[in-house]
Amino acid sequence: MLAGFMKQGDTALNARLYRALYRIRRVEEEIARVYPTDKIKSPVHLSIGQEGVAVGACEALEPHDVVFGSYRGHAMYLAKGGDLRRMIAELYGKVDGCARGKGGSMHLVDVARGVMGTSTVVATTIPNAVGYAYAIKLRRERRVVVSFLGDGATEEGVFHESLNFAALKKLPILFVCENNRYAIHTHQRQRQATEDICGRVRTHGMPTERIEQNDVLALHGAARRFVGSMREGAGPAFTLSAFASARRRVAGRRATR
Ligand SMILES: Cc1ncc(C[n+]2csc(CCOP(=O)(O)OP(=O)(O)O)c2C)c(N)n1
Ligand SMILES: [Mg+2]
Repeated sequence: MLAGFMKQGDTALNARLYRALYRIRRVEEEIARVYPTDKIKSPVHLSIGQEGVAVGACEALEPHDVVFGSYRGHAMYLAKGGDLRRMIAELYGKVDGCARGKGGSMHLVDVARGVMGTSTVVATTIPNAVGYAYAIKLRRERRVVVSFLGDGATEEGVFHESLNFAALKKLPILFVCENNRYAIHTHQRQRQATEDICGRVRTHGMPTERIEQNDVLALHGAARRFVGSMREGAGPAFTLSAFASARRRVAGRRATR
């Protein structure tokens, strides 16, 4: 993840990215430390090792852009500017949590900061994100949507329906896939006859870019290019961050998945 910092020269950008990555890592390390005590009232899914995906993509966004994500949402929520105290309160089941303590780690939301929601149910925020992008297009706004999803979500029917509609209507939406190779315990090789997710996406009629080794600068560059052309009316795009063979990291004994 850090290799890119050594070869690139934009100091201010590097500092912002590094600070965001470090902050998310430290927050999640604390969540992992506290989790076994039962103070946290919901299952949690960490982004440790995958922070660069949310940070690289969100750095390409403006405050009025919006994001939708999966249950593995701490990094996206924080990278988009979600309120940290309200996220922690949510994990603790407190009424002043970002979902009033009713949603827990898997249902993070901060509409004022453009975090439109995360969901337990795999792939369900993808059509929500596409619908939001459709509204932006109909209103002729220059905003964009980012839809974060896992490799497992690409196996859901609604993923393909959503991509088809987004491409058909040329919607301002960037799909950002975190390919950690696993859906729960099952490796991608045991789930997909061909592992070329980008190839499948291109058949829907949108450009793709594959980012190797969680390179935050490469992802940020791709996101900035795609988002920039979307603001000028180009249609949707897809990035895939490929991880060598990351194992899922979960916190504590109660963690599911
Ligand atoms: C519709 C639906 N089917 C099955 C599940 C059970 N389930 C929870 S997580 C998961 C795997 C998702 O994998 P991926 O999208 O790659 O996300 P990752 O956990 O690797 O970030 C599954 C199948 C679910 N939550 N929702
Ligand atoms: Mg996965």
